[in-house]
Amino acid sequence: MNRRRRIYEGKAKILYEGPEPGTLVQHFKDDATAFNAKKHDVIDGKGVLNNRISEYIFQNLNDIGVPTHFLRRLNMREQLIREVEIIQLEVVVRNVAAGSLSTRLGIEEGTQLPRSIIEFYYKNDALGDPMVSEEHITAFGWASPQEIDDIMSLAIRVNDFLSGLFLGAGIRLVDFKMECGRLWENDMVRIVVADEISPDSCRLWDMKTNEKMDKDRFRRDLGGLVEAYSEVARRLGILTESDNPVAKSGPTLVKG
Ligand code: AIR
Ligand code: ASP
Repeated sequence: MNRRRRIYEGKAKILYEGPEPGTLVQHFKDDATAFNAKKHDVIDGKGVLNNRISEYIFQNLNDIGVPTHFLRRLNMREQLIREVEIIQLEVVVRNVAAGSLSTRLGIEEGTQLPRSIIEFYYKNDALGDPMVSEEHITAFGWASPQEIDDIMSLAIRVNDFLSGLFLGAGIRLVDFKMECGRLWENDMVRIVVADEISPDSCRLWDMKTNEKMDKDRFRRDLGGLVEAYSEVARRLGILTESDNPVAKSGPTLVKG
């Protein structure tokens, strides 16, 4: 493989310099981490599935006018994205109680929330991504009040879109995390959806059985992660019916 300049390496992805100025290549690894990387494993085929699922979601968001960093998928593990300045916040949208919300507030997992709730976490591994309020965000200058408004309207649009998309696939969108970036276009700055949206960053439960189809399979040692992600891809129409998700060579993907 030719030598490309590596811009950044995270826990599940690598960013390389792109073919043109203002672009980057986002590479999906098979690594899975949880609890701030205290738990780590390599799961064959996860990166390929997340690349494809995230492509599908971001392309659809672009198509309905929700701005994202996504340009196009390049190959099994890589996509071409616009270079943005990542805002150091994890934006979590919740529809159903689960995970840290259930732990923190003692609300039973699976309880429908009275309305969708948006939370912000400061992206800082050393601190374990602590939850922060708008007060902290504006006081410390991580984002301006206008940017927070833009982020919240994007989060609501993404939540509405994803809830409907997964509903059509018999999957409940319990919660998800998204990241945003600042995109410069001439003298204008726009907030766009960045990073990835995949079963690594969403909680997805089968509508009928409540079976988990997301990274909680890894976090909670349930096994069957690749099978679950493959099933998500299959239901979204990304994998063909005949593909064997656990074949040695990894999942076969539909062209296009
Ligand atoms: N998330 C948060 N940080 C990293 C990720 N992937 C996602 C989880 C879950 C949601 O944010 O995958 O979908 C809420 O996570 P938690 O742990 O706060 O309940
Ligand atoms: N990926 C993050 C970590 O390594 C958080 C998570 O998804 O649980 O801690």
